[in-house]
Amino acid sequence: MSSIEQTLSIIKPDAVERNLDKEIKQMFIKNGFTIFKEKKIQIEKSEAEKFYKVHETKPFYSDLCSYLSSGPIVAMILEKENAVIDNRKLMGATNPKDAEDGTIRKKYGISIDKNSVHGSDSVENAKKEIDFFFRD
Ligand code: IDP
Ligand code: MG
Repeated sequence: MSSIEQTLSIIKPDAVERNLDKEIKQMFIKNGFTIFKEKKIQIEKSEAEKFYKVHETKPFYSDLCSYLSSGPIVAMILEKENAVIDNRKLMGATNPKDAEDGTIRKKYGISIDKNSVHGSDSVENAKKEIDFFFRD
């Protein structure tokens, strides 16, 4: 039996700023995802630091957290079978330069830091990240 999985997706500030959130949501829907919940919010840098804690030793950590908190974002719970891996495929490589045709990052990403979307990288992290944004 197959089962429906959930993953967390974020439309990052560079994409929201360019009013790409509707188009990006359409890409999820066209690719079989249901947007189970969504909210447009702006987070504090301290919250971004918690969200990206796994990257705290990386040289780009501070810039990454400043960036994620620099403007409104759209956080979404996406649902479908194999949502985690299928969302990673639809997003494309972290660096838009390396992303394949047809992926969100290829289409909309500007650079490795302004790469338009975040997506959970495992079922376990998806649960944690969904809880981070939608626990209330
Ligand atoms: P992912 O978003 O594809 O899962 P991660 O390695 O988890 O990529 O990195 C988180 C985010 O940190 C990336 O989406 C990107 O915005 C940023 N990032 C990753 N590597 C670099 C880098 O080498 N320089 C600047 N920013 C980076
Ligand atoms: Mg990641």
